[in-house]
Amino acid sequence: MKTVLTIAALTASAGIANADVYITEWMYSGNGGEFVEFTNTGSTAVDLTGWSYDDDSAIPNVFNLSGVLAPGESLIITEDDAEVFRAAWGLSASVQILGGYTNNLGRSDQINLFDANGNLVDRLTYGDQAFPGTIRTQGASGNPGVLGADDVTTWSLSFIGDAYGSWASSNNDIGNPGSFVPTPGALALLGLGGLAAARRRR
Ligand SMILES: [Ca+2]
Ligand SMILES: [Ca+2]
Ligand SMILES: [Ca+2]
Repeated sequence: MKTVLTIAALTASAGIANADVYITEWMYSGNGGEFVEFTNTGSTAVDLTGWSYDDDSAIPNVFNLSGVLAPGESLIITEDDAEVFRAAWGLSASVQILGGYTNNLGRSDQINLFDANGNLVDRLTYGDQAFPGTIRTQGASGNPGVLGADDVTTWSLSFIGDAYGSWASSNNDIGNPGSFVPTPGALALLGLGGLAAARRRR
């Protein structure tokens, strides 16, 4: 019970409007195109119509999302053409990819995910210069330790054979785009998602 309360406090402090969809991977620069990954960790599908993504300007409706995320499904946004990205990483046709994002994530930047009402759903603020000791996702992606906390110090760099199932793209970038394997820390939050759903049902 104590653990649940701690996680609830983290979630509230981040101002999260929807606790089921999280930032689950990012690479701000690579030999191929930069990308971010969002995953629906909840137990019901999420319609992304009206949802949007932006970098540190943090404005809703800059890059509009589309599609429906099934429970456990991930969505990728990249500056590459979607099919170029799919081929480089060897992803199947079923993986949802939105290409052509041009705002450019830099070495110090922010990832913001908004729902259809323009409310912040999740945020990751990063920069290895601004936050010394944290990862620099250049040529290798970052993976979350604690979901939804906006704490880059809990994130770790991908390497081949890691717990997230990472591999090398044809451009020799390392990552695991298109799927999310929850770590024990993330699983704790999935438990919170179930509680939140139970509360909504009451
Ligand atoms: Ca930027
Ligand atoms: Ca970039
Ligand atoms: Ca992933």
